[in-house]
Amino acid sequence: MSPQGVAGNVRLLHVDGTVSMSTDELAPGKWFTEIYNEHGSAFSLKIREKIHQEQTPYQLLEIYDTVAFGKLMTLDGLVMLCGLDNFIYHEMMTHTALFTHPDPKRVAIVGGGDCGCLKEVLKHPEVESAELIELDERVTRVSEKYFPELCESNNDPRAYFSFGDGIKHVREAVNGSYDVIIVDSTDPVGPAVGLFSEEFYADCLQALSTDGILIVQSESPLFHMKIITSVRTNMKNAGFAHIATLDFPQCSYPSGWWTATLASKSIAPTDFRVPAESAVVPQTRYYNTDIHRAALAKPEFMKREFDT
Ligand code: AG3
Repeated sequence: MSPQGVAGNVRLLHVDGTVSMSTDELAPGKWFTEIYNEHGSAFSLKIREKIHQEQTPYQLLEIYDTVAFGKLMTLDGLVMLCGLDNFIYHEMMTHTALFTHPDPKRVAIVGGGDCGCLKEVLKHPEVESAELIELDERVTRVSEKYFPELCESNNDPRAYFSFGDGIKHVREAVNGSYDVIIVDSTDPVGPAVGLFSEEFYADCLQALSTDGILIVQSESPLFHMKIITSVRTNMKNAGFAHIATLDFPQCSYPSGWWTATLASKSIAPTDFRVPAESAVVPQTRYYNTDIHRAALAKPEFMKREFDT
């Protein structure tokens, strides 16, 4: 149940060790809550105020100012990102793939309208073009306004924007046009369903160059193991040689634990590049070589699922 709906007092433990009770804490409008109905749980953020709301041609887009997690963007009531922890997701969705490719020059980002992945991709000096293909232009425009830190590289001459259907865009791409494709999608519901399909992954395979890498956000290992295994099977059936699921914390997403699944045409995911000390190394807050290696290690329950 959402905090708004909880009757009675809230017990507040203060830093000095004292405890007080408050009913005001439960006042409607003080909290944003995403309820994970199927999983009997929810995630709430205390908010100062809602600062934006619009129905775009595709979805309900809202921005909140939260008390402790920075700005929060939601689509149709689901958390897309918040200021506090989005760096983990964006760095793991990008640097893992770019360091697996030997020389990533041409990168496509499908979805990711908030530009968080784009910013990370452009930190790699060898990247010559990074194309963002987002269905809903409003996500990008609103992000420019409320998440300027994610959009700081949008004027980089290597950044290209296409607003439209990413599935069609990849299907119609010239064979071998990209070295890396990053799929920063929403959950597999509505228009995003196709982004989890074998057909789409087969189109990605075609659109990728010889050593091409595809990476997709693949939901929670605790809540969505079926989605993860189906993503992996679809990638394998589409013809990718190697598949690896990487995991990382993401406290604002369902269960707080998230994955990205990487598919490679030729290079083994364990053979990723370790940036040379002399090279321009992207400045990151989460990603590093040890984190990359650790994210490839798999807990027993995942290994068992993946072996079958
Ligand atoms: N991409 C992943 C969103 C999935 C979150 N799911 C949820 N809250 N139920 C977000 C876009 C970040 N660039």
